[in-house]
Amino acid sequence: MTDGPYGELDPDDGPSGARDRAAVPEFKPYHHPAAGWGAAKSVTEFMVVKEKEPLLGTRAIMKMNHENGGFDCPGCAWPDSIKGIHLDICENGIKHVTWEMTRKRVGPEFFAKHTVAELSTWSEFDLENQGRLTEPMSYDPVTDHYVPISWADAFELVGTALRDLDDPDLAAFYTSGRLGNEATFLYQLMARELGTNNLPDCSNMCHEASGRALQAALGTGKGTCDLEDWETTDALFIMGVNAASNAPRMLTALAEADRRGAQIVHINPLVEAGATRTIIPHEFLRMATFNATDTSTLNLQPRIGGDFALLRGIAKAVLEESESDPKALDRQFIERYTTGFSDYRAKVEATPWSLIEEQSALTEAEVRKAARVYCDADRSVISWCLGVTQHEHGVDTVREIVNLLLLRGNLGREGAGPSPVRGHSNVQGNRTCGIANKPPAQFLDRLDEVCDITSPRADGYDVVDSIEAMHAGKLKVFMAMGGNFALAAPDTAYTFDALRKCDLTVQVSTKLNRSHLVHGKRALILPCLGRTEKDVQRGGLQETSVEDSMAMVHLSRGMKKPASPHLLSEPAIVAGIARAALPGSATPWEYYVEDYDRIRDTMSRALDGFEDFNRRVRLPLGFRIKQPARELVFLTPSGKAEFSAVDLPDLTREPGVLSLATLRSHDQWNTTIYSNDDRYRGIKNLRTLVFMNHDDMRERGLTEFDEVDITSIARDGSTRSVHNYKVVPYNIPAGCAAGYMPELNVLCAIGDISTQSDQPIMKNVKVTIARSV
Ligand SMILES: Nc1nc2c(c(=O)[nH]1)N[C@H]1C(S)=C(S)[C@@H](COP(=O)(O)OP(=O)(O)OC[C@H]3O[C@@H](n4cnc5c(=O)[nH]c(N)nc54)[C@H](O)[C@@H]3O)O[C@H]1N2
Ligand SMILES: Nc1nc2c(c(=O)[nH]1)N[C@H]1C(S)=C(S)[C@@H](COP(=O)(O)OP(=O)(O)OC[C@H]3O[C@@H](n4cnc5c(=O)[nH]c(N)nc54)[C@H](O)[C@@H]3O)O[C@H]1N2
Ligand SMILES: [Mo]
Repeated sequence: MTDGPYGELDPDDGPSGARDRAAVPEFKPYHHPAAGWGAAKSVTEFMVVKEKEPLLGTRAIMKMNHENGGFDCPGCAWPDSIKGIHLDICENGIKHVTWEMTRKRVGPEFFAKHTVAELSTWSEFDLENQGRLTEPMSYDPVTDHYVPISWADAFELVGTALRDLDDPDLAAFYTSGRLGNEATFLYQLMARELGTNNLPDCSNMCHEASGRALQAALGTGKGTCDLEDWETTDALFIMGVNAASNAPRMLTALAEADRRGAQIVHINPLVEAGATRTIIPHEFLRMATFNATDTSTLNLQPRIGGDFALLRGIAKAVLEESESDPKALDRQFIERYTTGFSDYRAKVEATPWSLIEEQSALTEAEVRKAARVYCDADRSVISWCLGVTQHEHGVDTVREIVNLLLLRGNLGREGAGPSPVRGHSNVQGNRTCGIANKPPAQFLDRLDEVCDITSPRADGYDVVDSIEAMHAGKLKVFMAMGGNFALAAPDTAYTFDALRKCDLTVQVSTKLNRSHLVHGKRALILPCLGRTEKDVQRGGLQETSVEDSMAMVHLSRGMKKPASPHLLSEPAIVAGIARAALPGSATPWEYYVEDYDRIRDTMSRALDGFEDFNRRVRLPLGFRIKQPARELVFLTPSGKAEFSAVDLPDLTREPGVLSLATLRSHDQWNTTIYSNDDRYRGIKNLRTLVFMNHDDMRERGLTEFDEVDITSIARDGSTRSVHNYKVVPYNIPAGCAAGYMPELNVLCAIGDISTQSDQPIMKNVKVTIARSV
């Protein structure tokens, strides 16, 4: 059992806490439209008061997501509007960019003043709030300080450590989804030239289930929709996404859909702010028209993990309807393009309504309402995010989404299809450009041919494998291109111990975070340029490309002076390390970095869909990677879209056990915490909380802000606890609870990964909740 978030720390000093210890927590339910005045006020306060960046911020923001140059908003992976909305921006994108553009700096003087032991007691907010990292730093175990190191020495240190390994699989290379395509390509090339597929990434914790399900069903790991489909569909189903906070520009699409009379069904145990009314995000700065637009026609609140049953129920109703109305099914489509329909039909018919009701916690009538919307719509888009994927049955659930779409031929035509919402701004591009611990042989064959290397064929480690391998002494060198592995990964205490067992940890970062303080015997912090900054190489000002949630690839060009003259670009850092680790390498690392067009030329030969990359990426909106499934070409074993026919799982839970979802607040970006508020959920000054249903509170004799201990029960029977969390009564189905990541990662047992996707289970953690003693 682990006590307190970080073991040796005072639990009150938790991940984000300390800063506002004196501030009084508040809970006042939010009744305004999403992205309205609150967003404008929050942005102004953030830019002007906290970051003192009003002018700079505004100038940069005007350039963000701009079709003629400018940088891609690093905030999320939502596509840029193609209708020429030059100011397609949102509150959280602005915060994200302002956070990167801060004037504050963390230089050698800072590290000389503070030991790592001291910094370890700081909150996440306080660490990142010190500003941008300016110089490479190396950990000195004698003094417990980080001390300056030259780039050349840093590269040599990593290079030597990698060269000295008996086996390349003793190293792993993590990617957080910020990394641009060109750096990504070089990074995976380096790993494979070294001889390992140990390429864990944040996607292992995010959309692994979506990728696997879509690959199996449709022969593509991605959704098939683009924004035009969102703009033309008759019905949008939004499952397990907190759009107002995590993909705010989606609100524009929702509001526009509502204005033209499309149906919008939200499926979420919580009724999130984006599921009712919104101010169109890019309109909020002007606020000329304070016109809230509805963003939903139906809200369904299934139990956490109840989506599979709900989707099965909708399918059941569609099949029933087809008995009296043959048009309810698209029989021609099913016949021509799919396989496995009769098995699926049999499974659906054999699933009783009673089981659907029990597992979804919705009534048959409610499920039929959603089915009505689905049957009445000629074209439907089903969209989802972590509420669907971070579950034991994430893959089956995404496959059921596809099953449902196939029934009515909602694929390969305008206004229809599956549309996962990706997280990090380039997480999809990372995968496209080769970050995969289980790469397909075809990809490696072509990489080998084009780059003249011999890639390893054995599978590598994903995130959880990497942590286990560190514990087992099978992983000695751990490098991270961005992110905050220590806090993002499950089972915080176990992950911390794992990282501390490494011989060398290397973090390429823009800001100070927990992963710099929880480190290996030797450790490096390598500071890099951010996406907002000018990247000048020998060949002049460089641009990097990114791919959004809907497979559009476009260039991003930084325009700010770098935070420090000592920063290197991510491609340059990879190349520096590669050269030191592979002195005899025939790969022209230095040549590539001089001009990223050269990297793109190689990518255009090595990667499917990147033909003529340099020209096409310079078209005004970039280009869309072709999607065979969109054209009804299915790269599956059968050559058809495949129905999956499986039974609903057994979801019975012992009495007293609740399902806990770990979520983001409105004011955080994954492990980056901007404040302790969560405006749309009505919370101020509080992160150590748990949202609970009234009945579950009453059963435990709890009232608002009572303090509780939350204990998770892992599959192997082990327990983990957090203490003194405050209860917030909330509109959430009975038997369900929710609280914030990364604080609650403490409760996610390392072994509790989905058997279908290998994803850590972060949305359906079995817990008991009891008053703190
Ligand atoms: N501002 C901001 N933007 C972000 C991020 C951020 O931290 N801050 N993170 C980025 C990243 S990496 C990602 S992956 C995305 C994450 O975007 P989201 O998936 O929106 O992230 P979460 O906060 O985890 O919220 C999960 C949502 O699913 C719901 N949910 C929980 N359990 C279930 C369930 O069983 N069924 C259903 N139907 N719903 C459920 C929750 O109530 C919540 O609304 O956002 C990206 N964008
Ligand atoms: N319990 C629980 N855990 C979760 C989740 C959950 O829902 N519940 N969600 C999971 C998901 S979806 C994800 S994606 C992961 C997120 O995991 P990560 O991607 O690893 O974490 P972030 O918090 O996004 O990383 C923030 C850090 O990135 C660095 N950074 C920012 N910009 C740049 C840049 O341009 N370059 C470089 N090199 N570094 C930069 C900064 O130093 C910053 O501190 O967390 C996962 N963990
Ligand atoms: Mo993510």
